Amino acid sequence: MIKLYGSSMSRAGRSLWALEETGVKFEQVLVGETRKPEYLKVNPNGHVPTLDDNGTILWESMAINLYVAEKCGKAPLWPSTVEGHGACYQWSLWGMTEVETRLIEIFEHRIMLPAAQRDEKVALAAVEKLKAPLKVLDDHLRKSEYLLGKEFTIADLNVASVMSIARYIQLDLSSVPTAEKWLQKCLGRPANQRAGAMK
Ligand SMILES: N[C@@H](CCC(=O)N[C@@H](CS)C(=O)NCC(=O)O)C(=O)O
Repeated sequence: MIKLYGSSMSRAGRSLWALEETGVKFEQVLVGETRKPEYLKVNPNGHVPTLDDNGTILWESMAINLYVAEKCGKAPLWPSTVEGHGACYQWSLWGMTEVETRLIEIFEHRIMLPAAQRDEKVALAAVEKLKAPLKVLDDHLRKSEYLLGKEFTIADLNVASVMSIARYIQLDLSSVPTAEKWLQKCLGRPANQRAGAMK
């Protein structure tokens, strides 16, 4: 059976969500100490998530999610055309490089770092840098209900999961109302609620 290492409160939450969307049977493995030698054998980075699909080991949450969608999901979650796959790669990589890096900077400087090391100027600079990619998302979603058209795909799941921390870091999305509405619709999906209820 497929095993997914990591808790729903970490980036593993997005892979639990992807697995739940497909309906495949899987087992969640809570890791605890990520630098212990047994865990480093499955993920030498010492990070979660890691997927073990009957001996095929994968790490990096977006790679895991694209694999899960392709192997265990069906259209529309994993589109049926190569062009659709290309769009899923595009939005997933865009989410990680253009959006997640900035959200993490805000998260670090508003929540994660010890209070004495936080610098609101760094957080505000990241908020500023996010304006352009968030406008790209909002403009796109004005023309299309979901990222690839009328139906929810793994591209929506991946980008929405990246953006899900917006609510914890006081990121105001009111200037991108279409993206904000889309985000709430994606996060409200039953599969995400089930994933979020896991440990
Ligand atoms: N780019 C990686 C990042 C993974 C990552 O940094 N995971 C964090 C949890 S959100 C982690 O494992 N932290 C614990 C550690 O590094 O020991 C991915 O998307 O999978």
